[in-house]
Formats: sequence, C-alpha cells, structure tokens
Amino acid sequence: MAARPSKAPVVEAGTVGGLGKGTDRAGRDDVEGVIVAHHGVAVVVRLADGGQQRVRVRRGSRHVVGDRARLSESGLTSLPAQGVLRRRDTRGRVRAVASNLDALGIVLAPLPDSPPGLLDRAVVAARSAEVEPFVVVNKSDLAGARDLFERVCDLLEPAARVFLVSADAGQGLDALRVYFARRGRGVFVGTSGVGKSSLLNALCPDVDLAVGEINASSGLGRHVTSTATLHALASGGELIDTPGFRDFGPVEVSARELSGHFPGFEAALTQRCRFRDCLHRSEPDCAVRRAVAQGRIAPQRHAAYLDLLSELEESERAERGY
Ligand SMILES: Nc1nc2c(ncn2[C@@H]2O[C@H](COP(=O)(O)OP(=O)(O)O)[C@@H](O)[C@H]2O)c(=O)[nH]1
Ligand SMILES: [Mg+2]
Ligand SMILES: [Zn+2]
Repeated sequence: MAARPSKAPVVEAGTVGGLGKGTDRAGRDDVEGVIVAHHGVAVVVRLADGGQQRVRVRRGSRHVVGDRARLSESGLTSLPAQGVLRRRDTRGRVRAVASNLDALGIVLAPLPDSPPGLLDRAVVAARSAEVEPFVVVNKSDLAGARDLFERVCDLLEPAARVFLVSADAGQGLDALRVYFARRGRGVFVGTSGVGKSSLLNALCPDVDLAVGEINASSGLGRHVTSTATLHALASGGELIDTPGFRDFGPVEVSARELSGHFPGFEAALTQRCRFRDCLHRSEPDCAVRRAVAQGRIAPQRHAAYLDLLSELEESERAERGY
C-alpha cells in the first residue's frame, strides 16, 4: 500500500517548498509538524501550514506516526508522546506503531471470528496506555452481528462505547464520525478480514486503500511498504492506519495492574480485597471472587482474566530470565 497523504505537495528535505512561512534555511528557525507516514527510511511530516515534507531517517529510527516532531538542520527530533500503541514485532521486540492517540477502536465482525482474548487484550493495552478503547462491530448486514453487538455491549458498556456498523453498506458510520470528531485521533485494530481497511475507506474516501490486499498476498503483509499513515477525517478527528496489525499482547501492563484494566471488573473493584496486592486468583476475602460467587461476574470472565494473568506472569518471568 502506498501512503496517500498528498493533498499538499510532498517535498524532499533540502528544498524550500512546503516549509512554514518565514523559515530560515540556515536553520535558525526550526519547524514543527506531525509525522503522518512512515516508510522505513523516510517519514512524511505535516507542517503547521498544511504543507508536507519528506524527511530521510535511519532505518530502525524511533519515529512513530502521530509524533510531533521538530525539523532542524541536524535532522528530525520526535517530541515526547502520550497515548502510544505498542506491539511486539516478529522478533519479539516491542515497537511503537502509533502515538498521541486518543482512542483505540477494536474492530470485530461475525465473520471472521476474532481470536479469543483479543478484545480483552486490546482493552487492557488501550487503558494501560491511557487511550480510550471503543468497539466497532462491523458487517451489521451479516447474520450474527446483532448478537455479537449485544454480547459486547453487555461486557463493556457503559465503560466503553460500542458501535454496530456496516462499512460496505455505509450503515452506522455517522455515529462513528461524531465519535472521532469529539475524541480526536484514533486507530483500528482487529484480526485480518474484519473490515479495518473498509472502515478507513468509508470514513476517509480520499484514502482508497486496497481492501483485502493483505489477505490476498500469501506473504502476510510483506508487500506493505509503510508501517503506518495518518489521515484527517472530513467530519473531524483523525485515523491512523497500521497495515498488517493483527493481534498483540498487553506489552506494558504488569500482572499487578491487569485487573484494574480488565473489562467487566470495574464495579467489583470499587470494593476492597483483603490484600492490597490481591491478584484475585485464590486469595481469601477477594472482591472479584466475591462478585463471581454472587453472579455479578461470569465465571468465564474470571477464567479469561486468570488466563491472561498467567500469560503475563509467564512473560515477566521470561524477561527476568528465570
Ligand atoms: N458483508 C460485509 N462485508 C464487509 C463489510 N465490511 C467489509 N467487508 C468485507 O470484508 C473483507 C475484508 O475487509 P478488509 O477491509 O480488507 O478487512 P481488514 O483485513 O480488517 O482490513 C472484504 O471482502 C470486505 O469487502 C460489511 O460491512 N459487510
Ligand atoms: Mg486491511
Ligand atoms: Zn482480589
């Protein structure tokens, strides 16, 4: 997929066009902008005046789409960011994929089914990064969509917004547009085939992403040249597209913090457990286990929490080397 951030001309670093007014080429006036595309060896910076500038960067540089960055004679410097979405790459290294996010949209559909735990992981990852999670149940035209929507609402509302839409039929999208206009910058995650690219196309018609492109190529996204691109929505807000983004573990949350972010535990945890560091596994006088016993938390939800907890403990042990 090629990045198409090109309402304004893209200019190679070292030329004058596209730079902010009054910029001094001797470097006395640095310019600031937002990184709107990342192509490995180059990034595209959107400047305050709407112009764009392409800047060469070292391969493996830490610039992330969504970063505010300062451009000077000495190169590009990303400023500290919040709301950073991270994942592990194929070699197990933690990588930032998008920054300064306000919202993380988890896309689900009746078909294809999403891997078990994806929704929980994504919600935990978002909350631990202080990004607001929301859910888009796509393909409302297919049987099973309403059931899925209702299940997700039971699980997440009122803690998170849930939308039922059809990207292909253009249904339910206005509510999503209003949400983006209010929240700001978002990103979609979800398993391949649920309709992330279709949603982006429907919300930003200028973008024209190849739908199904990753499915069609056996190389699982090897043909994708950019790691991410940022697009402005005509109705307000922004969307970052991260091709090939499929599943992720909550890479930053500790086993201790997990329950505080786990969907469905919010009400139970307004009460205290006997132990302040309770992991809600088998400790006595535990608020979560009490909620399970009283039917306020489904046993399957507790089991899902325990699975994720064990997984986190496992990776914490692996990182400490024992
Ligand atoms: N029935 C139906 N199919 C959809 C809808 N939205 C997307 N699709 C189809 O789902 C397939 C995968 O969509 P795509 O956007 O590539 O998914 P991605 O892998 O998550 O980016 C494509 O064949 C789309 O046409 C929808 O609302 N209803
Ligand atoms: Mg896609
Ligand atoms: Zn407890």
